[in-house]
Amino acid sequence: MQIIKRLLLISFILPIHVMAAEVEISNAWVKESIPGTENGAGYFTISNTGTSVISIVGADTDASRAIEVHQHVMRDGMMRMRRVPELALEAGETVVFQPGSYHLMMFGVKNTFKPGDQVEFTLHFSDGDSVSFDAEVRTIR
Ligand SMILES: [Cu+2]
Repeated sequence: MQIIKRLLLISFILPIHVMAAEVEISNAWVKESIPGTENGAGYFTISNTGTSVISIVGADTDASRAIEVHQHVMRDGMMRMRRVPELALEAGETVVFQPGSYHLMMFGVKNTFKPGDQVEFTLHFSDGDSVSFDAEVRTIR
């Protein structure tokens, strides 16, 4: 059954805070573009405020050619990134997307990310629902 999540957008100065029926997203931000690179990374905190497990199965943005959910993993003593096809959150669980951990990996960024810019992301869940939110570009210096 398709559940329509009603979005309540509460926008303080920072952080941007999005609440859906069963998902709460806060502290969404994007790394300022590094000159000479065309990849980017988006971060946020997501909480499953519902009573059943939810799974992130994909993401979308107009800001880049492609986007994937990634995680950093240690392999053979090397820090590598891998695509996460499905990320499950138990009821009540919070996962923080942050540098060195989970991130939204953007390939082929269309416009350089400058501090203060807004980037819109959409997360897709295994039940067919999705949630959209804005992230603010922050300086990394
Ligand atoms: Cu990555």
